[in-house]
Amino acid sequence: MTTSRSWWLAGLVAGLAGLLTSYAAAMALTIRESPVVAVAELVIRWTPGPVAERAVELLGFADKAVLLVLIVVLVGLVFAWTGALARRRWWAPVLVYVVLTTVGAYAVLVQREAQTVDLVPVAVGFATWLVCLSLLTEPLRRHERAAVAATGEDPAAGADRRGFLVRMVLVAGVAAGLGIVGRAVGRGRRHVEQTRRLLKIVGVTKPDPSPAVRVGVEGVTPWVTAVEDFYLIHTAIVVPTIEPVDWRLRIHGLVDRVIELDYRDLISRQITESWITLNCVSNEVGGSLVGNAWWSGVRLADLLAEAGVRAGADAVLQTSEDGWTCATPLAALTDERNAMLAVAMNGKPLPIDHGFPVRTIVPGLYGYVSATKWVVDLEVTRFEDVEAFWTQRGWSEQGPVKIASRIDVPGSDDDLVAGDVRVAGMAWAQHTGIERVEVAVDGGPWQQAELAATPNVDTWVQWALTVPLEAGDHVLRVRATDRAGLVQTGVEAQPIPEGATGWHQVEVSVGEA
Ligand SMILES: Nc1nc2c(c(=O)[nH]1)N[C@H]1C(S)=C(S)[C@@H](COP(=O)(O)O)O[C@H]1N2
Ligand SMILES: [Mo]
Repeated sequence: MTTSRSWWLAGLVAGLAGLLTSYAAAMALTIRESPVVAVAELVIRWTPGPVAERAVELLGFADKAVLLVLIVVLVGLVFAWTGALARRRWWAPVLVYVVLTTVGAYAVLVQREAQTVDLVPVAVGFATWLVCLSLLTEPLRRHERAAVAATGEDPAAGADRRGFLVRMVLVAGVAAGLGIVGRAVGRGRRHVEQTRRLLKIVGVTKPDPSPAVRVGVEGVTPWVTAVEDFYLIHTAIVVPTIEPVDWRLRIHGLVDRVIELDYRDLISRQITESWITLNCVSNEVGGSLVGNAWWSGVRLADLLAEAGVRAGADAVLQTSEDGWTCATPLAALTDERNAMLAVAMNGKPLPIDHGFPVRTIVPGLYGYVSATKWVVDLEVTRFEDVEAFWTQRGWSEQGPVKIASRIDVPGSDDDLVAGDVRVAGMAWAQHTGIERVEVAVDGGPWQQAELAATPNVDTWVQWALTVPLEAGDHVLRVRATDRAGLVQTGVEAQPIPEGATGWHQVEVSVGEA
């Protein structure tokens, strides 16, 4: 049975399994194409113009499909060859896999706006190859060893053959299944992405902030966070892809009237808009899990008033389409602040990863107790009656944001020369506002920084200060005071259970002028 053919077949099936799992991983994780498509794009990019034109002339719109088939056939041959290689030296196919993986990783990384996570499918493919090839060749190897040892008929040969066949069917079946699931996931996401792109919501605007929000220091964080740069936190491995026509929201619990809304009902209401800074409770002192955007949506206070909140309620249990929950203090949703069911971010419908089609945004609260993405259910309730995702895991029940300030420039690696140095960064205390930011050099007196403007108390603020620094090592520290007069504490606390505290500091080396 261990003809060369079995070895080739083992190599081919292991190889194709790797392509399929990497495709499934790509579909599950991103809207980006699989590594094979990335390689095809690379080939297209490297093809000399005249050759490409000739190909398009010959093949028309089928050119890319033909290229993909060609690539798969070519690597298919290589895969079969790895099977043959495995018969002699177990490490030889590993070398081939390393080469293929490197090519795939390179192709993925040179794509526009490539990110590190785009490498995950490539790694998944590599791991699949290693596991599947050893799985499939093991019975073959066992059989060959037995055949060499035995002179006559090998009694184990039948068992080896069955083992080989069973493993082939298993690997091929699982890989094909994953490929089909990946295709379904990818299609859903692509379709929702298309709907999102074409969506125009009446009442959603995109203003530029006043230039006065900038301190004008190079290297300081942009006051408006671009959607692509906005931090992402969610527990879902595959994020929900919800067509707006399928979206429903139920407001129920301790209310006089249950409200059910579809997407059209929601966006036909009055749209409220404002600049709001959102941050994560997991952010470390000086960390970057914070962003500022122009949010557009429908005021929750109005919806809750319509539902008629009953006496005794003090919380709203929010549920996401993915099952994630959080409990939000009712007061923050019904007072004068702009707590909203947001439908747009920076003037465009929410990106899928940021909660499309609808998420909650509440100024002044950490995301984990308020900013439910893909929100589908709001239950008016009491804190004592419910537990939410993160509170079950030891995080505090209510999550008002803490005063925070951060030094963006200079960085500890910057080349500085003695003399006046511009120090600048961000500070935030959403829904209270920042009153003052101060910087201390080497534990000296606190010196007041200039603050740029802010449109409201819900956003972060840029600050800057010029300090004279002599040559040598220095420690820069920052602290803020909010508009209620509370001074940011220097006592250091971990993010868990209710947000980090402590002063951000940067150590710098200043050279001779
Ligand atoms: N469905 C869902 N919504 C969620 C979360 C989540 O895990 N699942 N994480 C929350 C947390 S902890 C934060 S900080 C914010 C982050 O929002 P962003 O990813 O849009 O920046 O979303 C919140 N909403
Ligand atoms: Mo968070």
